[in-house]
Amino acid sequence: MSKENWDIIRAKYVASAVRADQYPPLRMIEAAFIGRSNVGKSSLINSLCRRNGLARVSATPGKTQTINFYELEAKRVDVGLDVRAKFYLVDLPGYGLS
Ligand SMILES: Nc1nc2c(ncn2[C@@H]2O[C@H](COP(=O)(O)OP(=O)(O)OP(=O)(O)O)[C@@H](O)[C@H]2O)c(=O)[nH]1
Ligand SMILES: [Mg+2]
Repeated sequence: MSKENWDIIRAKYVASAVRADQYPPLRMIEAAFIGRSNVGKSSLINSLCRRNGLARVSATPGKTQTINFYELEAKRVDVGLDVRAKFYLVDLPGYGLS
């Protein structure tokens, strides 16, 4: 089976939530990053989206305080057809801060 090659072509912030009723209404696949505070979860989202400043980053742990949803659109670049997919990247508050 050959490997598929996708490019992120669009990324936008859609919502912040601290309760389930604040999650975005549109249901799509979600990929979330979990990890200790300050390990670079938000930076990884910016890097994947190639958008510095999309997710807020800080040298001080505890920057991300809410569950932040980013809507991404990806396009296959290894075939001539226009194949696209949308999904959420979800940034979470880090753990390990007392
Ligand atoms: N050296 C190095 N520093 C990084 C890397 N990724 C992120 N950082 C730095 O690590 C610090 C924390 O980055 P964040 O992306 O805010 O970390 P976070 O995991 O989202 O932190 P919380 O929101 O507190 O959970 C920032 O100063 C970043 O510039 C990396 O790959 N290498
Ligand atoms: Mg963060």
